[in-house]
This record gives sequence, C-alpha cells and structure tokens, in this order.
Amino acid sequence: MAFLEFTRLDERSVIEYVKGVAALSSVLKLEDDGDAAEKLTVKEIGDGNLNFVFLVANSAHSLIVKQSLPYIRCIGESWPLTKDRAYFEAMALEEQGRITPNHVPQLYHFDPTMSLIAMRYLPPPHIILRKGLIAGIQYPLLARHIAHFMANTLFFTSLLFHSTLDHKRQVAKFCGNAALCKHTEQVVFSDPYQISQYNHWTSPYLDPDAEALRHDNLLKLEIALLKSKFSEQAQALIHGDLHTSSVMVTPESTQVIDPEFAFYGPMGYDIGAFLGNLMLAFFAQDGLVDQPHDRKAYKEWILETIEDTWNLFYKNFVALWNEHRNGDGEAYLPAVYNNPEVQLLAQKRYMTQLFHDSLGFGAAKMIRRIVGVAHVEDFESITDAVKRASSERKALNLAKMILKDRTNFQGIDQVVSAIRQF
Ligand code: ADP
Ligand code: SR1
Ligand code: MG
Ligand code: MG
Repeated sequence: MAFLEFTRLDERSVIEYVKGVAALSSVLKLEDDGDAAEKLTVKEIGDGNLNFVFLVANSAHSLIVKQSLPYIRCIGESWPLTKDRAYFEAMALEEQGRITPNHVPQLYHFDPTMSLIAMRYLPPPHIILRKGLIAGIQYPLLARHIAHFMANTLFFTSLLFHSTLDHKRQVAKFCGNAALCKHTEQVVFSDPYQISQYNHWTSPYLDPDAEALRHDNLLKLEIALLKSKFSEQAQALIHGDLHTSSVMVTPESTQVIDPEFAFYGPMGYDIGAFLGNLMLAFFAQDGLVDQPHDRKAYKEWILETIEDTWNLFYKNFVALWNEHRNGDGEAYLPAVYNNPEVQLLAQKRYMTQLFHDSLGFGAAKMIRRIVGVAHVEDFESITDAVKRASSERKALNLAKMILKDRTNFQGIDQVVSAIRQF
C-alpha cells in the first residue's frame, strides 16, 4: 500500500508503511528472509507529550517510527500544532548526528508527506534519564557525555566556528520552525505569569505560590528579558527541549532524542533545560522515598552531576574555541583579537554571559514545570500531595531566586550551595 497523502498510522498500518520503504525494509533485512516481514511486531511506545512513536522489530532487527499529528498529543485536537515539526526534527538529528554521532540515534528516513521520521532504536538497558533519576540510578558518564554533546553541537553551529554568511544560511534553514518557538514562548515565558486555562499546580497547597508569580514585578521583568533573548538571539543550533526525558541512558551510553523544537536560539536555553531538570529531580527525591535519608547519597550525586556538567561544558567549549581560533569563525577575528590578554577577556566575558543565561533559562524551565501546562514525572509520581507540594515549593523558590539574582553567581559551586540551602 502506498501512502500518497498524510495518513495517521496505527500499529497495523506501520507494518505496511515500513514494507513500502526500501530504506526501512533494508534496516529490518526484509528482503533477505521471506518470513521476516511476517514476523514483524509493532508497539506504540510514545510516552512523550507531542507525538506517536512505534517500535518495529523482528527477532534480529528493529527501528523506531515517529509520527507527528497536527495537534499536541497530551492535550488533543483542541490544541493544534503544525506537523512540520517532523521536518525540523529530521534536520536537527542529521546535523547533531554529524557533529556528535555517538550521542544521537541515527536517522534512517524522513517522509514529509507522512510527517514521519524513522531512526535507530535505542535498545534496553537504555531508559529515559528522567525515569532513571526517579529510580535513583547513578550514571557516572552522564555529565561528561552531555557536556560533550552540548559543547560540540553549540560550538560548531555558532559564529565562533561559522562565517557570518554560513551562519545566516543555517539560521534560515531552521527559522521555519517558528510555530514550535511560539509554543515555547507561550508555555515557558508567558502562561506561568498570567491566568491561563492550561496552567495547573498542586492545589490548594500551591495556590498562593502560583498567584504570587503573577504579581512579582521583578520576576516578570527578568522573564521578559529571557523571552526576548529566546526570540531574538540566533546564537547556535539548539535542541530546544533538552530536558531529562529527551535523554536516554545506560551507565555507558548517553543518547539525545527528540529535537523537534530545534532552531537557532540562545545556547543557554539548552544548558539551562538540562541543569534545571536535574534540579527538579533533586527536589523530587525527598517525596519519592519514605525516609529522605534513603536518597542522601543520590542527592549528592545529582549535585555533583550539575556541577560537573557545567564545568565540563565550559572546559570542552573553551578548548574547541582555542582549537579553532584561527578558523572561519567571524565572532572574534584573529586580526582584531590578536593578543592573549584580549582573547582571555573575550572568553571570560562570553562564558560568564552564557552561565547567567543558562541559570535564567533553567529557572524559567523549572517554574513552567510546576505551575504551567506540562508537569514532570519526578513530581507527578509523588502520590502524597502534601509532600509533592513541599518539594515543588522548594524548587519554585529556588528558581525564583536564581531568575532574579542570576548575575550574582560567580560559579556553579555557588549555585550548588544555594540548592543545598533550600
Ligand atoms: P515526544 O516528541 O512525543 O516527546 P519522544 O521523541 O520524546 O516523543 O519519544 C517518546 C518516547 O518514545 C521516549 O520517551 C522513548 O521512551 C521512546 N523513544 C523515542 N525515540 C526512541 C529511540 N530512538 N529508541 C528508543 N526509544 C525511543
Ligand atoms: C503542552 S506543552 C508540552 C511540552 O512537551 C514538550 O516536551 C515541550 O517541552 C512542550 O512544551
Ligand atoms: Mg519527548
Ligand atoms: Mg518532542
């Protein structure tokens, strides 16, 4: 059966689809074994907010088919969202795969008519990082891997590496993802600070906290600055949704999935998303166990991971900058920044600004997950509402403080000290 127009796939039609696409039949080796097509199994495994994800497998081979429908899955047809997001996810996977192939699943296929991508299946023991954090599992290589992913994808798509002409060409390729950016502008930077039909929180416990956000003038001024930066600054190709459910892990492997929100935006949005979600995981720990003491060592590991992620990111990013200092990048022309003193000052200023951006965006991402439309399993799986509200309030208060005072932080160690105090 040919799929000549957009058709919503289900577990049965996915098999027909896969059989009709040579690139996918070949991944599953359908042509080598007459029985292989008959032995295919399909399971819809999507547990994200937006799309449908099918695992297609036979005894030896497997792949993932991910389809976007013209609305948001977790809300329904009442909230339309362009299905073109599949196109941007395909382009981003390709670009990130070129830059950091060890940390991104291989893209096998993109079908614009069907708004569908197919990619490598990340097999067990890979699990979604958020689930690992809820279960209290330590990942010793996580900070190193994610710092590598972020430093490389952000550096190699920035003006530190690109000429201004190349950069603008790249920016143009992704600027069509405007609807997904608009969605983020609403759910991250606007709705938590106004009355919205989509907002919800652990009521009645957090009712005063949610209301306070709408009257906090200083906070609203800071969020406006970040919203402008998000919408105006085409600094690098960012993933755009780099929370802990967009990372799949084993103790040895770290894979970044789901870059459908990718566009040229501020680097700090990715770094902040990851760090902010680790902070949410930290505050959820006490509610996830009967005795907070049970997760004492684990909470320390999360704090270490927050610190290591930023410090390793910093180290990797500056090393790439030094290595490519005399390349095509036009941000700091060697002829102008031609002595070690000014080079050092330039790097220090750039990295400090990036650090403060990351803290601001991270805090904004924490707030939206507590009072906005889409919450996180870390808190949602705390069944006792009093305990949940207590954990959420600590995270919310930390985020508000960081958002307002971010420029006072000189290093990530000071952020970790602040987390300990809440
Ligand atoms: P959404 O855009 O709806 O959030 P995701 O891309 O995050 O969709 O995928 C939803 C879920 O599908 C993930 O949480 C994960 O469990 C599973 N998944 C997605 N891609 C893969 C993959 N390449 N390998 C294994 N599982 C995957
Ligand atoms: C209705 S908001 C859904 C959220 O899920 C995605 O992962 C994005 O973070 C989006 O904001
Ligand atoms: Mg997802
Ligand atoms: Mg997604």
